[in-house]
Amino acid sequence: MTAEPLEIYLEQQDLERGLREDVRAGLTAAAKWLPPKWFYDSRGSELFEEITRLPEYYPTRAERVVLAEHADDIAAVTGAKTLIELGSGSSEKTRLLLDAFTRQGGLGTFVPLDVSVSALAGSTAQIAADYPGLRVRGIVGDFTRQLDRLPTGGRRLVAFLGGTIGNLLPAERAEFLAAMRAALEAGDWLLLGTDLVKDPAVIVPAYDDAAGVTAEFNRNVLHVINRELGADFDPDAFTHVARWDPSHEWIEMRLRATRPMRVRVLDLTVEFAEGEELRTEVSAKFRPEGIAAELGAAGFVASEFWTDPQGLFGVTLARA
Ligand code: AVJ
Repeated sequence: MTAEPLEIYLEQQDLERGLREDVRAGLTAAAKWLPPKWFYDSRGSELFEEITRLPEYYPTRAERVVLAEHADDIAAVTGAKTLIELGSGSSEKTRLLLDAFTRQGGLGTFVPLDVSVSALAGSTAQIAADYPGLRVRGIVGDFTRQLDRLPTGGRRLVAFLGGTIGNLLPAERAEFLAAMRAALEAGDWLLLGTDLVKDPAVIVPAYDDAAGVTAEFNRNVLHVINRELGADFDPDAFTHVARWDPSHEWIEMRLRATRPMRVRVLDLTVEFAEGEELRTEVSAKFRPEGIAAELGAAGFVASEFWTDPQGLFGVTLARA
């Protein structure tokens, strides 16, 4: 089948308004910050794909090992008719699930949801071509906002992979999981990928690679703001910082100003002192008992928890 036309739940003007609001809130705060979702224009999505192939960046490979090992279990246990993937990006690992559902039979519809039109357009066409008989409905949307508009009918499996849930702060995570549970019906399933707490000597290099790809990815958010909002950041005047926060058990990416700067953006003049840091991402790492507790608090029942043989990355299957 050919993919159906993308369903747009998030218009260009909504995206731009969101960016303006986030830039205003984050750059006028005493401790400056920006949300990580603005990394992913087409250049940022390419850089992220490059990150997933770096020797230091273990999460993608570790999650792939888990999915390859357990995809048939996931298909059998859930018996899903519809697979919804949040933040699907290139949908590369999802093929392991689609292959398992194809072996088992019964999956009718695949619904990838992503903010990136470019990532979706390519992946939906390719998946529709490769899985004859599968209905492919790509949705352009923000997974934190469009949960109440997920397709209904038939048993659903929502996949939220890659550890992206770690980009949410604890309170945002609780709110997101509760909204997800509210959007699902008893008998639907959630498949959640989470990077696990481990020696920071393994985690930090994954976010500060020798080739400098992550540094370029980090600075890309400044290029996005320059282009979309006509700002005058000098991205090369910021250095990349990846720091493990042991009390929160998360990694933070920051951009550090190498000299004092004055940046014009929107109607603001934003001052940076030399050495001042702008937080651009939190990527939380999880413990198995914490994942089960957070899912339980949101009304899910964790049914299976798998890791790769090295215990780097966890995948939880939970029932609504
Ligand atoms: C796509 C959010 C899972 O947090 O590991 C990769 C993004 N940031 N390198 C992550 C990311 C820096 C990634 N997620």
